Amino acid sequence: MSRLIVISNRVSAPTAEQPSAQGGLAVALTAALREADGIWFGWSGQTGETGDLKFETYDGVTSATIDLPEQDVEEYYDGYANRTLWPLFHYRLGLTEFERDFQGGYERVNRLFADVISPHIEPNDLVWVHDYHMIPLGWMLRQQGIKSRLGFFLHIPWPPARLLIALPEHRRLVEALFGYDVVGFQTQEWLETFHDYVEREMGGTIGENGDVTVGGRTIKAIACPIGIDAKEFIANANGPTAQATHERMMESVTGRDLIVGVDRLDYSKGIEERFNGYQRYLETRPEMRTNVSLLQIAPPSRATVQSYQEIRATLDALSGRINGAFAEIDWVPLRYVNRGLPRDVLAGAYRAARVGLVTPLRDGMNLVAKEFVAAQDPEDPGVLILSRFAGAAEQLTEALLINPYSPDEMADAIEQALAMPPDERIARWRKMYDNVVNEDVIWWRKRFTDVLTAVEPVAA
Ligand code: ADQ
Repeated sequence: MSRLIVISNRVSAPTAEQPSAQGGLAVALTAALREADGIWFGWSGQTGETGDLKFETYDGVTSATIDLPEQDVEEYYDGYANRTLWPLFHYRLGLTEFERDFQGGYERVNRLFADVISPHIEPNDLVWVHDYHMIPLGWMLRQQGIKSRLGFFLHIPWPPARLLIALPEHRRLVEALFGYDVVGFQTQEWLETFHDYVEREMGGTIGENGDVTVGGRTIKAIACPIGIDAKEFIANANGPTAQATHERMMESVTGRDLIVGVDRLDYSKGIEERFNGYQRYLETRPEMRTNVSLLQIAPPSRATVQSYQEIRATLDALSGRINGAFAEIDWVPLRYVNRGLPRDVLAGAYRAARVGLVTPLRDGMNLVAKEFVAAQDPEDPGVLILSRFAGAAEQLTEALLINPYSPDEMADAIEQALAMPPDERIARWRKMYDNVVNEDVIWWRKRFTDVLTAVEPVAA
């Protein structure tokens, strides 16, 4: 068996300081790393003089992290990753900042990673690089003479060619992807937009079995949707904390139907549009008004970036306005919580909800949609309202799929969800549940690494 090397911006393997790995990705990769005696490389999250990699082995998994100087964090992480690529890849050209310094920092940090990691890579290793922070890394590892199999997975959408060309160095960025052997996208749609760029801008060709060829170099490009750790999540949803949360929530809504939204506070998640849709529901169905309650959980993220400060201020104001306009002395329409919650509490909140409202304007996948499905009571499941612009909509076709930009469509879907008879709820939920359980995060990891294992390493 080949050893697995994982490289991503941050490492979420368990350590002595943080012994419980958080989230599906951490769980899936940690298990694989443990089996394959692998290493997970990334930024420590600390700023300071860049020194050597710090290795730590905890519970059979080795992580190796490095500090980054403040300027690198500003230009590479806050800058190119979060102020250039993130908005552009989520179709938000108006929020995208184009600064040559950002791009310089991005290349510098990727080169640093290539320099410090390449001595630790052995020829037979499977190297799996994650996400938009690290697109050029494969190419840079090749320049260091690395001939091992290199895979890359993009967790966010791939933008249409006509948008991507707004990035001054778009060609250079995409060419760097050809340093990998396998490139994975969340959905068929993002794979097709990638194909389109390759044909249109690079004169490349798309062949059989995912082969993509440009100027004599052929790589595999695949759609490989990420899943959740369904087993763990179902166990969570049935555990004592989830049950206690469920009860506490049911008491708090006193017989009303609960609608729940859970997101990192990010403009791509469509929380503002969700609030507008909910407001439209309240305005247009006055007789139904006090029968519902929306709980929105949204822990702040990337707070140093201005567009995130702005969306936060917008949501603070909007939630205040909605409550000011509609609340009664014994009822508030919206509870808005800016905090992260433990996963078992989250599971209880999903299960208590009659409706899950997942309305990103664009999302690579969206795991909250899958967690909501996994957490439901099989005999009395809630209804998922899902944006058709989330990657998850390719798999969760039995959700009520909506256009999140339309407050009317959202209000209609809320009405339909709240009135849905139990047999329809169960039938829709069952199909989604089967998908969430069958195509879970272990399935995803295996599918990607199987494709990567099957490629011929670059000739020595
Ligand atoms: P994210 O944009 O972070 O991930 P998402 O897939 O929804 O989005 O995952 C968020 C995770 O954070 C979920 O597991 C959720 O439970 C958790 N979370 C959110 N709010 C929380 C809260 N208040 N408390 C605790 N946990 C909370 C990126 C891409 C996605 C893609 C994933 C994985 O943007 O499209 O699905 O990577 O590939």
